[in-house]
Amino acid sequence: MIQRDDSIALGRGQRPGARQDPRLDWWRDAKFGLFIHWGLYAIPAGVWKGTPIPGIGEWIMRFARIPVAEYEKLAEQFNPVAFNAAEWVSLARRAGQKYIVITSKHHDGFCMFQTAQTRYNIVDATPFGRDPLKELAAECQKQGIKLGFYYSQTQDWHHPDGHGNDWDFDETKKDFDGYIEHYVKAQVRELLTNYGPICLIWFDTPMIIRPEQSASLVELCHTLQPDCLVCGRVGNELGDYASAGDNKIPRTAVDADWETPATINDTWGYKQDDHNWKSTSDLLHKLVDIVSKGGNYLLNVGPTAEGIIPQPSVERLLAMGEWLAVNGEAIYGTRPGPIQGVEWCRSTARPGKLYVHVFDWPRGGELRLSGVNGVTGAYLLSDPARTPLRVAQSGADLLVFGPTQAPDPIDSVVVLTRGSAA
Ligand code: H79
Repeated sequence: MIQRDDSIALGRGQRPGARQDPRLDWWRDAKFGLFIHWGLYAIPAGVWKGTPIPGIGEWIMRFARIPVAEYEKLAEQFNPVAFNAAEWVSLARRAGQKYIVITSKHHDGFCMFQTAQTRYNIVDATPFGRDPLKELAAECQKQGIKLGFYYSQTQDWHHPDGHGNDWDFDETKKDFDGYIEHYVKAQVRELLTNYGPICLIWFDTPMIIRPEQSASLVELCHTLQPDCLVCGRVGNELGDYASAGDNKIPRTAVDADWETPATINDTWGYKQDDHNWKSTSDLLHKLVDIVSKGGNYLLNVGPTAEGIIPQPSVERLLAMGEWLAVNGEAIYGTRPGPIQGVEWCRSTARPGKLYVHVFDWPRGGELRLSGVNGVTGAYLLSDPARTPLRVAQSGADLLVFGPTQAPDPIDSVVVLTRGSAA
């Protein structure tokens, strides 16, 4: 079942004017990105002192109320020697993903990059001693994929002035303004100075951040890298693009630039007991559903403490990539199509072409489409010969006569040509 809600309207919004901003053009065409949640939480992997902790894995510090002094010891054993930036970037590329977003600092406050602002970072505090974001940045350049950084700007359960840790620190004594001004901004500056071109900063959980603070973070990003986009979760409706809620897909097409961040199982950070992997079919249907409504799909993987992306995630991403290798024309660079609100299909479009994504192939292969006009021809996108399918008008509906069996078990794409386009 596809989960739907209208959370885009609930305030993770795009700033006025950004809808027309050409800096978003690549992002509007990209449609599919890889989210990576990787940090110290991959070590407990959902289990603390032998007790499974329910909920998303990267929240274990808060859910188990682990004191800073205990949690930070995890750094001493973090040694992901199996990490291979080339393999991760290659996976994204083969999956058909156009951008990668990785956690530079999640709510637990541990920095997965070299920073001068704290020694609580992967280079200074772990036996690993390498900066994985540096290695990823170099590989992304090499393999032609864009790189963005997730950065938790409001919640920081390790920093005494960050938001969210009320078990080590007295929330009433915190200097949150100072934390934003001197710590967050200094780190954002590092992230946008030391890693080459960064396509976006993915802020999260704005919570108590004030409008002028959100605005100054946006301005800082744009000053350091004018082409760097800022996710709507920077807060106060000031992002370059809007963010749906986690795993939320709006009911209808949305006239905004928006993105659904989503889990491939039920956690972001790796959990050893979470085997609730979504099927390839479900994942592809979600991608198509989102794209048909004008959004991007940022699909997450949670690598292990060794630096391995779990095999079930790899398999699903590669299977999605195989479908996209055949059908990508109906995804990348498209806009929502005119057929909306139909259960059995979705539609995407580009000038001269309309793509009908058939999830449930009708018995007999006869497709009945409403709200489509000016069609001059039809063929299956998976058919290299582009053998014409017979079309006929039936009252206000268009009939397309396809093969009796579904050409694709997940999504068969029928191309309808319009106007003078071939
Ligand atoms: O990074 C991933 C999640 O860790 C992060 N966003 C995605 C991309 C995220 N942060 N918060 N949430 C997701 C929602 C969590 C809400 C809850 Fe709670 C945590 C509900 C109950 C515990 C916050 C704390 C609201 C009530 C208590």
